[in-house]
Amino acid sequence: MFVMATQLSRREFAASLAIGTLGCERSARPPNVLFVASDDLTSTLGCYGHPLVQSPNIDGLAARGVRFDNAYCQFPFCGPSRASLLTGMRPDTSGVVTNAMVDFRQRHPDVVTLPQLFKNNGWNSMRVGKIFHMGVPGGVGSMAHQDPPSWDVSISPPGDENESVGPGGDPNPNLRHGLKMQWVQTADASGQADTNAADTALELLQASANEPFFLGLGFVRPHTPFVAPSSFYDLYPLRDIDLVFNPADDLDDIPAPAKNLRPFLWEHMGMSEENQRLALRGYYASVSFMDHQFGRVLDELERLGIADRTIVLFFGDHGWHLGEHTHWQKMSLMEESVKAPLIISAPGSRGNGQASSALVEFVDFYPTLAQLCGLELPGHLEGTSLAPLLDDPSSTVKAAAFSQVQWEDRIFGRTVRTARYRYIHWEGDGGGEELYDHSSDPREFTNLANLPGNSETLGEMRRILERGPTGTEC
Ligand SMILES: [Ca+2]
Repeated sequence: MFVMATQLSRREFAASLAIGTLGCERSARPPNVLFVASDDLTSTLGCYGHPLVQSPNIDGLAARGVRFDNAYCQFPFCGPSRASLLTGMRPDTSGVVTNAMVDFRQRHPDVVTLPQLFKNNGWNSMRVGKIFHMGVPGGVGSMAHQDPPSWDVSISPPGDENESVGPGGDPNPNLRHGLKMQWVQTADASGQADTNAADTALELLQASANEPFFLGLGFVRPHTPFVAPSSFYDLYPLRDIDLVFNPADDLDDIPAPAKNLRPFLWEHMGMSEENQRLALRGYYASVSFMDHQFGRVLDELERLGIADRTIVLFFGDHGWHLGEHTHWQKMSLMEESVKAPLIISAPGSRGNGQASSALVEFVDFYPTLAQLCGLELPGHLEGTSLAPLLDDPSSTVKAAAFSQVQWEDRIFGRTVRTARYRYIHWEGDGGGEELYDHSSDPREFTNLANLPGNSETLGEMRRILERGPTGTEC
């Protein structure tokens, strides 16, 4: 595979290939990277076992790469999550803990981002669509926040978003766009941001196929509004869509700060059961539409003959509730919000075609891709390379995954997930703790923090959270 024992510049790497020191003669050049983000995508994908959602292109990528079943974002909100994974720093270090201030260069003016590292080492660094934070739908097409030092080429394709025409629904008329649940069926794919992003990506790939590239490609679906062609809605008859089960007393043992962080996201956002089904259909249709556009780009790699020297990393920027605990969207610290899909396909990896249950974090993307391409890891990185897992998906690289959330200066929450437990600690608004045992309660229904007989586990999880990420690597 592409992993190299030593850290080399692109020029050194090419020279070493020429004299055969790496034993990697089938690849005459350093690998390309296709870095693909889908906005607000949880694991509603065929390859993650979803019973309805059709995602043949992402499924195909998973079959060619390694699927990660326990990948955790560091902050379940677009701006902070992306700032963290793109700088390789945790939110406490990046300083980005809100979408209202997403410029990490305020605190770290000279930090080298992931795409910038590739740019500095001779790769053609290109961006199409939402890679750094971009408000959806209002910011689609905007160049704001996309960090010019990171890119040789930087493009924000426009999209019709709320101007899209077709039958739809809006069960939250009092919420602003982007927060409200909203769905629109269009006649075709023209004018949509993800169509335009895929079109632009094809043009860039055709122009760049003969030079090493890092292409960041950001799809905005399935983020609301759920705009997708009717043909994708037709994949999901309402009668086939089940609502998620929640025990009647599920919310009784959840601390107040969790529910008060963004209160309007609980109690199904006031949606009737019919509207919940319609919302699920819109989300599923948006996932399949995004998958279709992504498939066009993957097909182009094959057509251009560069698929076997292109590493593909695909992820959702954080998780998303679809009614679990009566919650919709993001900004909880429960499993649905902090866990997201991650697939890494590095041609030649011995683990390709397998899944890994190892705990991994989004802050690990940066050192992983840098190591796979033989680049020296900057000293500021706080993650761990996942390259060993690509060759042996049954191994582990860390014992715990950390996430955090906050709302203004009012409520702060931190969580740590180990192989067996999730522990959450809340500050502000009365505080509180949550402890869930995934060996018996994978849906996190029963908060053990206040139940007798758990003091030893609670004490150990408190210590792991207080100690923080340092010292939890295997
Ligand atoms: Ca509960």
